[in-house]
Amino acid sequence: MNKKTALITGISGQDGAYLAQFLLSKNYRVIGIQRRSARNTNLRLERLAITHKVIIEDSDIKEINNLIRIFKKYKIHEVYNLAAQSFVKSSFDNPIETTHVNAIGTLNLLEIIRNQNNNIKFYQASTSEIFGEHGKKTQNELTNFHPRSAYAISKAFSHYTVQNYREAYKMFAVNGILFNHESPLRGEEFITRKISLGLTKIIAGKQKVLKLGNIYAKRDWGYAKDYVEAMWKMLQVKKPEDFVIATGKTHSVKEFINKSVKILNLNTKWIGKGLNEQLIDLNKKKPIIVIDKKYFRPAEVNILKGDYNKAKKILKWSPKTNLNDLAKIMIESDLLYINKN
Ligand code: NAP
Ligand code: G4F
Repeated sequence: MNKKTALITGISGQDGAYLAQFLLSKNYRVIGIQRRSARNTNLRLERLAITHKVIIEDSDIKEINNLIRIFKKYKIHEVYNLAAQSFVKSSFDNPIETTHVNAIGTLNLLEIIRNQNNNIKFYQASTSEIFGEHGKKTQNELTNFHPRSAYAISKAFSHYTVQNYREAYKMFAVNGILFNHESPLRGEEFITRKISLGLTKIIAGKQKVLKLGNIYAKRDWGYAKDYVEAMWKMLQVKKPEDFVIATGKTHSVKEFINKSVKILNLNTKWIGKGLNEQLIDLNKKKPIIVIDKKYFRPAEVNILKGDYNKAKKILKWSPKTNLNDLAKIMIESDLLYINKN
């Protein structure tokens, strides 16, 4: 068979689903690792109508013996390690599980590749969270790390391990340092989706109010579909290197809310300060967004803004979707989604 084979861990997640779709369009055979669950974790693959086009293998990424079996079963050319406990807030409550999955999971895969076939190319889902309290205007591949959560620390471990395996064992292993990227398939607990889904539900009368945390945090938000292409590009170049993938723009959560409100044609006004700040629906004379301290984090990453010049130069990659278009894509999708669910 001439087809290349790609193994995706975390195929049931946002990026896993879009990456599988992208690799299928490039004629890859796609194998996805998915842990067994009582609930249907195939929802995103189903929404993209590609469930029947991928091979699913059942494994937890922490389970090295099962992973070894999967690597022996197929001739794999590229591994995309996307599996993670990816919710930063949850990592404060579950630091040990987060570390097992995000750090030891990566090490398991790298050890298997080192021992079985170190020609397999390896992509690691690194993150802008590792920069944390960076003190820089923009962050690039040379910016120092100052992680602010168990999530970020576990990802920093994996980041360094990938670099070490590249140097020590001459493996083609790279870190994609991706800044926040969103889509209609984004998990409902992450802020952009919480807003697009929350506001559309409020309009449909299915939810009364949206409770949020720190709306002054700023992020560099891109579109997940643009970002999975960069993952693939990183494994197609001659030399294995790490790349920042971002838009180079930063916006606050409040700005994202204001954009969404405008797209939805809502007549609103912000009132109050701090925990008493509220977004009022002027037609209904009721608050639709309130602040709840439950959603604040013990340590916050206040601002992220990526410098993707290296990716632009070497990978010929640039983002295609701005935040306004992204908000529109998510809101239009959620207006349909809430009527079906
Ligand atoms: P996501 O939607 O949360 O998907 C995470 C995936 O990991 C899910 O398929 C999940 O499976 C799987 N997983 C979790 N624990 C596992 C375990 N123990 N064994 C096997 N699989 C496990 O995340 P995403 O947004 O697609 O992000 C993909 C990757 O990029 C993650 O590593 C994330 O940390 C990283 N990243 C994301 C962003 C972003 O803005 N989206 C930015 C930078 C880096 P279940 O369906 O069973 O839960
Ligand atoms: O959407 P978030 O939960 O994403 P966060 O923490 O930036 O992490 C995401 O991006 C990382 C890349 O930088 C990934 F590595 C990671 O896996 C994940 O995909 O929160 C964004 C910001 C935070 O500052 C948070 O404090 O929004 C703020 N926020 C304010 N209120 C809220 C809320 N976040 C959530 N999830 N829910 C709120 O109610």
